[in-house]
Amino acid sequence: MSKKPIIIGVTGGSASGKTSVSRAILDNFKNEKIAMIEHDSYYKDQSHLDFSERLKTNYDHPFAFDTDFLIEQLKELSEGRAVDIPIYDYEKHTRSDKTYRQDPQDVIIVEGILVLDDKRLRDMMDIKIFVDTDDDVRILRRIKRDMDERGRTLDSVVSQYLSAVKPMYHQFIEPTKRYADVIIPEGVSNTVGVDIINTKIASILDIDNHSDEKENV
Ligand code: UZR
Ligand code: MG
Repeated sequence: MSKKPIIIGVTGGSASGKTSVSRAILDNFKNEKIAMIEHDSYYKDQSHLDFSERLKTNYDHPFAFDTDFLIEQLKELSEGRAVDIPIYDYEKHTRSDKTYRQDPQDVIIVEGILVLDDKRLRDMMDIKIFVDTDDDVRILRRIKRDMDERGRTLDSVVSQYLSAVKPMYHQFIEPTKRYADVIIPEGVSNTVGVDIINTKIASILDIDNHSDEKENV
């Protein structure tokens, strides 16, 4: 019988540094069975819609996600079964026909802009983290990332930001801060905040984070 994994939710606005904070946790526990799952992988399949129709979707609204499927797959993993997670295509704005195999883990990080919005998801989490980064920093990062990695133009990033990203942040994402156990200002550059989280995870896992220091005692 496998042990139930520790589930850690990491949220915050778009380009707040959620992914980087999650990677910093992954790095710290690279000798453990740990993985990150992105809520973005569960954006709804839109292959039945024309490309121009897909552009009209509000991707910053809870309805854009197939959260039921994420919950279902997290339950499978918690019960020790591997799952096939969908791979999302940001350029085509739809689920691709590819998946990746995720084996059960001891620690699962669930990352995304709305992972604290759904009570069922929150109730599955052992630690809930909100990465809190100023709006101006986030939009600058977002422009750079979306142009470099997601095939966007400056105009499209700006118009998406003003029409959806910003209003939805204030309507849906920022209010979930109240559910967080820990709020990390400025994301991954906040090494003390990230260390505190790593220490907490280590204590749940019952790992001695300072094993080399102890040897000399
Ligand atoms: P992160 N997104 C798209 O732009 N297109 C899609 O097909 C699916 C998602 C964007 C989405 C959201 N918003 O702000 C962002 N818009 O991906 C979430 N507009 O990803 O948390 O990594 O920034
Ligand atoms: Mg991200």
